[in-house]
Amino acid sequence: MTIVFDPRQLAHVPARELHNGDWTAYNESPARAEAIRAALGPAVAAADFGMAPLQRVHDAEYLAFLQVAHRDWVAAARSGDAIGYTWPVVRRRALDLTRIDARLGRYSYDAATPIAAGTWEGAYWSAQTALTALDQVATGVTRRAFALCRPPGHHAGRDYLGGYCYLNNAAIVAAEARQRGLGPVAILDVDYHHGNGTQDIFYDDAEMLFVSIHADPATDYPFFWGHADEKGVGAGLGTTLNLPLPRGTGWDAYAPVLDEALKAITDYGTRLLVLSFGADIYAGDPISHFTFAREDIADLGKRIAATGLPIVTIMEGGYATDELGYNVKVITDALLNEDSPTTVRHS
Ligand code: Q9C
Ligand code: ZN
Repeated sequence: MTIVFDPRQLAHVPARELHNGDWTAYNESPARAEAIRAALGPAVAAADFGMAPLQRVHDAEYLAFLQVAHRDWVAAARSGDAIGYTWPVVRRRALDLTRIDARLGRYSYDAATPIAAGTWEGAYWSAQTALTALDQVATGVTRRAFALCRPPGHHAGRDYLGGYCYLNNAAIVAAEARQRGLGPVAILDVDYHHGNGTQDIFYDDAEMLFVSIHADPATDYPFFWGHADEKGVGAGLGTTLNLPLPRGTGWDAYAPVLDEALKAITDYGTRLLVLSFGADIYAGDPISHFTFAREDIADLGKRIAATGLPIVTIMEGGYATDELGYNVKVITDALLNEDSPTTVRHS
């Protein structure tokens, strides 16, 4: 098990978010990553794989926007973090607008995800952290790698940010793994929230399996994705599997659903698993409503490890900062226990 962490991710420091109608301190803080880092011990720093793996998953104009958005915000004489206030409804035509407020609306879907001065630097190194973890597995250094990413990624789509996410680290890694001939690749998302960005990126793609277990979007963010009848489209029909669960779900009710998810992953002929892990399934999470005890998180890791697959784990959410380090330590330990020196074979 290689741990990858890069301190340049800490440059992303938004001050506040709009939460239930009030401004609150930003939940997705640098302290999260520092707590995990302290609990996990020595880590490999990110190598730089450049823009090409990001461009494979994200729209070129969206990537350009992320890099200039805060500068444009300052140039418009605004202070603090850039954040939108008007969004085009789905049916509006595409318009080539230059005003920063219009562009913020065009490239986002919520008001929980501001762009601060260091956001591009943080998001870029978060993606490179994920790519470095993949590289460790792809080159046979380890069969199991953990990318200590933040900002997280699974809510970011091809051309939109949201849910504290800017670049979709899991999608970037999955697409890069496929490019390197490591497929079939599957993504399992066990964050409390549905990974809408990852789903959207691969929705019409027959050669990427996306499986997500999450809080029912009838009651929980992101509401507009993650319902059980969303199964993919066109050639991708059948390669998206959504397994929503009610608020209050704990390990006993979750475990059989996880078995269903793992069976789909095995049946797909998966040879590399990308795991989007959110510690917000923990009972003590301040913005989530599953009831996992710490030992249950370890059991979750053990059961995923028992697939025997090579796994690149990507850190997503988890906001109980005081307990976050230990909660992540137990799942990395569970994945590590199944580690063996076998290398991945290229097809
Ligand atoms: N009142 C991740 O876990 N805010 N993102 C919800 C509820 C957005 C969570 C506000 C939650 C996004 C990666
Ligand atoms: Zn989450």
